[in-house]
Amino acid sequence: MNLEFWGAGTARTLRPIWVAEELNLKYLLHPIGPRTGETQTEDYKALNPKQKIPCIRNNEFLLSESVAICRYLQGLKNSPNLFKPSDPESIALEDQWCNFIYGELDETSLYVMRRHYDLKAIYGSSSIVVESCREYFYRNLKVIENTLHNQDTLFGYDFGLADILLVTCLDWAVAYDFELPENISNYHKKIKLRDGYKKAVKINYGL
Ligand SMILES: N[C@@H](CCC(=O)N[C@@H](CS)C(=O)NCC(=O)O)C(=O)O
Repeated sequence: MNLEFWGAGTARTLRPIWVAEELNLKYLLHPIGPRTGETQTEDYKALNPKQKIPCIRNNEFLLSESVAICRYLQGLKNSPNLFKPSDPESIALEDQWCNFIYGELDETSLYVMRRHYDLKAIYGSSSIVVESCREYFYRNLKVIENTLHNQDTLFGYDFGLADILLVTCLDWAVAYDFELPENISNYHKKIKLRDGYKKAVKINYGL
């Protein structure tokens, strides 16, 4: 294995770094940031023509998209630190959570808020869009709040990929002044105590 990662400083770049830290994988990080010009160089475009972070390479194998990267890293090693589904139903159920979190919480809510607030100089300002995303995020959070009523992790038993995706979205939501409901707030606080999370945050944010 000859793992290299590109990208640091965002919720999405935290994900692969966190998976790697949970699995104790060795990797070389190139901590390039978004909108610094570093994703637009010819060298980087050859790695990821989408000009986005994160992106990884393992020997000759190149991969972008934070969820796909996490899924790939999960497959590289077995570890008691990270649940790995093996039967078709468990894989599908984990995917169901991962797609829900990425599709509804990350892309449709938080990232759209980011585009029309933090990045309004590029994408245009819209308080209506930002407010509607906020409402949509809370609506989707209810499903998770109910799920966490009587379980410690999203999948019901071991800590896994869906938890990594969710906690990175919850960190982002807290930064956007969302108030987390009780079960989610307790879950969030507990998962943030993990060594893998703490190490990954230091690496990702250069602390
Ligand atoms: N769907 C992609 C989104 C990647 C993405 O949008 N990354 C942002 C940083 S969080 C980026 O690279 N932005 C650079 C730019 O827009 O110039 C993923 O999940 O990896």
